[in-house]
This record gives sequence, structure tokens and C-alpha cells, in this order.
Amino acid sequence: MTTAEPHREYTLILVKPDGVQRALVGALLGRFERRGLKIVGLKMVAVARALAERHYAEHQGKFFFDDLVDHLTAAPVVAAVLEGPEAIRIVRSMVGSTRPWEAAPGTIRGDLALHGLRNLIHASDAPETAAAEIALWFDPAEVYAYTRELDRWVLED
Ligand code: FUP
Repeated sequence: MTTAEPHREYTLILVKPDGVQRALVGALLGRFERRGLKIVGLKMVAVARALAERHYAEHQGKFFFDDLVDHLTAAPVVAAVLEGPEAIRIVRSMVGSTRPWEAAPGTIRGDLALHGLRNLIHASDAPETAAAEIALWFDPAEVYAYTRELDRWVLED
């Protein structure tokens, strides 16, 4: 998998336990599909504590780390790899600010999240983290390369 081609940038999203429990999986994936992004990997995961700790390794030692891990392991999550031009930045802009009260209306968190850790979704924030997170959550064979007829109407070439 490469991010060298402009149309082939990849990012990881997690519909976190609050998103799954609130029955928002379809609505959240639908937003990304409607934007034109391609789902190239998708699965439900009952998250082991060790996986949650690795996912949030950058926050290890912070006061909220245990709460973060508790939350991510509280119920299954849905993990997806999304592909598209500028996928990382586009998905982050659709997700909105970390704190729901700062998230702009029109974003996922600005429309659907209200409080603190209950911010529904995780999305990779940079090319390096996207590559590391995709490798953490998916085997290479679980990320599919396929063409969609509609892409000639979504992409420029
Ligand atoms: P985001 O990328 O927007 O999900 O935000 P971060 O990776 O910075 O934070 C990950 C999670 O940590 C968020 F879901 C919320 C939580 N967090 C706190 O609880 N307190 C903080 O001060 C920062 C983040």
C-alpha cells in the first residue's frame, strides 16, 4: 500500500463504542461514502486492552489514559480504512474538533456528540499515524484494492 499516488491516500477510522452503542455505524460510514471516499477495509473488533493501549500509546502517562483505554474496550468498535485524495485531512475535517463543545456544526462531533470522551469516532491525524494505525488494526490482506465505476465521476481522471 502506498500513499504516493494522490488518489491513494489511506486513513483509519474507528467508530468507537459510543458510536456503535448509539447505532450510528451506518450513519457515520454513510457520511464518508457520500463524500466519495472508498471503504477498502472494514471490520468489527472487540478491543483487547493491549490493542487499545497501543492505539493510544501517544497518550500513555497522561491523566486521562486509563479512561481512554476503558472507553475503547467497553464494547465492540468498527474499524475502517478509507481511501481517497487527501483522505486524512478530509476525514479529520468531517470528524471535527476533539472536544464536542468545540466541534463545528456539520461535523460528526458537532452534529452528534455532546460530551467529553463520548466523541464517537477516531480518525488518523497525519500520514505517519495513518500508516501505523492501519498496520495496527488491519492485516495487509484485509485492505482491498478494487475499482469503482463511480470514481470517474468523483475523481478527475
Ligand atoms: P482526536 O484525534 O480528535 O480523537 O483527539 P486525541 O487523539 O488528541 O485524543 C484522543 C482521545 O483522548 C479523545 F477521544 C478524547 C481524549 N482526550 C481527553 O480525554 N482529554 C484530553 O485532554 C485530550 C484527549
